[in-house]
Amino acid sequence: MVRLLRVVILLVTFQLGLYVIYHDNGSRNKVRYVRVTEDCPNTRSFDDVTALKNAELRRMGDIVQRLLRQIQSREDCSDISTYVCHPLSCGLICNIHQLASCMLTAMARNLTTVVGVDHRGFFGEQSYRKLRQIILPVSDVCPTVTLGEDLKKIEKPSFEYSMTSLPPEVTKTVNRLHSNPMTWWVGQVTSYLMTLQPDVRREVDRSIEQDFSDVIVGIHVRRSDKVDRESQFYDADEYMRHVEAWYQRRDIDIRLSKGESPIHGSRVTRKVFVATDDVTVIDEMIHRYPHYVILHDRESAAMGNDKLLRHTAAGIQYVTMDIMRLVECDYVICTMTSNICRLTFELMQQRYGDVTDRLLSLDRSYNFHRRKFPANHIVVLPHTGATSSELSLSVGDRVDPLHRKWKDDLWFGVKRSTGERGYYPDHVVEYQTNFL
Ligand SMILES: Nc1nc2c(ncn2[C@@H]2O[C@H](COP(=O)(O)OP(=O)(O)OP(=O)(O)O)[C@@H](O)[C@H]2O)c(=O)[nH]1
Ligand SMILES: [Mg+2]
Repeated sequence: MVRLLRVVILLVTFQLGLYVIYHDNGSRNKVRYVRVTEDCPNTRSFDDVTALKNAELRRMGDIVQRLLRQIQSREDCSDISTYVCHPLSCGLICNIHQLASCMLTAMARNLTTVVGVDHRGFFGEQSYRKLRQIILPVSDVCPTVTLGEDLKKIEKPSFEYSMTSLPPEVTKTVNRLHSNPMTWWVGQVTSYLMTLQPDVRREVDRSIEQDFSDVIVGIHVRRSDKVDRESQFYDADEYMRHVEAWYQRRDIDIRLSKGESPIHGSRVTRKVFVATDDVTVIDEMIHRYPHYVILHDRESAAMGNDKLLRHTAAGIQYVTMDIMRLVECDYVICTMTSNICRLTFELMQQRYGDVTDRLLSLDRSYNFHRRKFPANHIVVLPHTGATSSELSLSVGDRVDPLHRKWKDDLWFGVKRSTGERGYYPDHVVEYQTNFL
């Protein structure tokens, strides 16, 4: 009798474990899994397929990095072969995004991107000069152009980003394997731009080697000038809720893979890396979460908080280090209202493959340079709205997401066929991005 009871408990907990895993990964991944396995009939597990898919995406990434280097190293710097990009009067990482939108525009026309700076020394020029202290020049060969009155004639990036400028093998493969191909493409370009100066690279590598070889979750807590202007205040607990959930899912995964009960067993050490522009966040994390190993860089946070020092060479190096450390994390929680979170997401695409489920934004969904790629949700599991504020959805319905309610893991969006607006759960939809 006792034995039977044990078997029943084990089965129930096993089911619970599976539910947690599948609820998190969502049917999105299951659908992709089925699609990929059509091509790889001998592949057995979901993890195998994910690894295979990401390896292939990284191989495509290597091809694209070589192509970008080739285009940016062309020796013809004449007007008809180049596209002049003017840095903006915005933040530093914001300017990486400006350069990226120029390069995407130029690529669509098979042109080399060169930087044009204003001879009056406006902020955009200063930003680029500062960026150059950490990154390699945008073009290996063509020099930066100093613009006089021509400045007015500078063409704005067109946003006609096109993956058609890539070899067909790349476009086809990425289209099939990635859940958001345009993000992958942007990630390739920002990764190219973020090729670091050798001394900065060495510094980053040293830090990563030392602290980021184990499993680790990263959080970026953007405070100072961002709060109540472009974003809002998020308590440390709102990040840690997701950190804890991620580790719990991972524990269950490990136990299941060993054939153990998903509920019992030893917990792995839980490490969190905190990148922030507010030192008090670090103190609070250490105080409130004593069972976590909290990795942090107090100096970096202090520098990031100082409105003057943050834009010095040292300040830029610190934030670059933090971004690169976030990229090394197994899972990241941040706020997409910050360029830092968006850049991290982009760089992770190049580093790992499809990272749609590897980074979580507490506020907005991903956008590039204030533009969203036309995105929609395709319903993959039927859903009956429990209240009048929820949408009822059938498989195949398309929904345009407007915003996300993280607390309940719900989206708010418009059902295309009827125009109805309402909430629906994340796990019933697959994300789809139309790419050009
Ligand atoms: N060291 C460090 N600095 C940070 C961090 N978060 C923000 N900062 C600082 O805050 C600055 C943001 O200033 P902006 O010039 O407005 O940069 P931005 O490109 O507009 O980026 P966002 O404002 O985050 O969208 C960065 O350049 C950093 O100096 C962090 O996690 N670490
Ligand atoms: Mg800013």
